[in-house]
Amino acid sequence: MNPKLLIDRRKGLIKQLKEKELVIVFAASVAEYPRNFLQDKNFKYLTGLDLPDAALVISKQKKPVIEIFIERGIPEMEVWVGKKMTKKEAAEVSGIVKVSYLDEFERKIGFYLNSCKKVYLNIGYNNIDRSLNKQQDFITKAKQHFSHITAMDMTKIMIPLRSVKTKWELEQMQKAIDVTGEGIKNIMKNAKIGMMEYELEAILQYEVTRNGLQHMGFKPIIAAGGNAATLHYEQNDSKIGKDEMVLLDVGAACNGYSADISRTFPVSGKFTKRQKEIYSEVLKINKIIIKMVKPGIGMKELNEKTVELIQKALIKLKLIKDKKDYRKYYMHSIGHHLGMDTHDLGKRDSVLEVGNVITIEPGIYIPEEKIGVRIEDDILITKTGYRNLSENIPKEIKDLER
Ligand SMILES: [Mn+2]
Repeated sequence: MNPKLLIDRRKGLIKQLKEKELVIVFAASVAEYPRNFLQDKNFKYLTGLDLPDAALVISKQKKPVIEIFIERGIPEMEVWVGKKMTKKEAAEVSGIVKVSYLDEFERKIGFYLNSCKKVYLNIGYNNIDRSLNKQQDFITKAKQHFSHITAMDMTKIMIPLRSVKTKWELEQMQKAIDVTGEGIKNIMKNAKIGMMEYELEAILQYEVTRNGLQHMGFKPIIAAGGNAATLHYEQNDSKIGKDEMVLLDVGAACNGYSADISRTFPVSGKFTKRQKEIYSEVLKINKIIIKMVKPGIGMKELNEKTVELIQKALIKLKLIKDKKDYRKYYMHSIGHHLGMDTHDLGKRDSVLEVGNVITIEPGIYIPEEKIGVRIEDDILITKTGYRNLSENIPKEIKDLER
């Protein structure tokens, strides 16, 4: 990744700050992820660095100051765990000129706090039942010394940046989607009655790795038969039965950007009559809602139209008589923003603008018939409407049957 892109992102952040506002973004710590380190998304977005336990400071003064604090390498340790990134390397990757060691952080941050009024941090989701995270610990301590400051979660100022994808970001997402598509097509080709769901997961993992991507954006959902009616089923350890459909909700990640695709197909190669009825309804809704996508339309409108269509479908399928009862068979919303996080930053009621990427994922789930259908595409909002980034992944009945 070109550091120029990162410099632009930080400029975009600074533009939203008022004078005497400060942003402190803590990297994820090794303690949180002793095995597979997963960087904090806002830190990654603004620095490009996978360094654990680092901190980024952006101070809006007359002339903005950007400083990053990284761990100092200890030669005796490096023999065991490998070399730490040097200041010079961190500067090259991030494009940040001022790089300091973390052991200077506490002393230096005092100067920043002293001259600011408001500080934004990546506090993130939290609740009373969770222990305080690093950011909250820091703020508690900082306020004891600098009682004049107010602290805010930084999500609000990250939404306008992260929800509008740049050309480079769209390239990463398209690659993640295309590779996920290869995995899905191979699963469809190779799935057989009697196989375990995790065997299909292995096919996906193999295709993703073989196509040059190392990570999934999230734990794949491979749900046969009635398992598909459990929305977040991820055990993937059941045997696929005769006349069952399999619901896949999967997404590879490319440079930290995730795909999120759902497809549902009959393992035998042929839908039963009932499966076809239900599938056709969901597919119809998927297409109608995708066609509505354009700049200026709200997620709220898309959700309302979906509910209306689902209600009609459920009545037609003789599942409900009163349209108020639709929640029994459709219990989520039509979609969400997609990006570095599978459920990316962006408000639930957001009005769509050019450069947003969202999922459109209607579904009908009928536990008593052991059937769950979801069809999910990833949609880019363009000037003239939309582009379906996952249109090459089969979803038509004739393409799923063979
Ligand atoms: Mn999704």
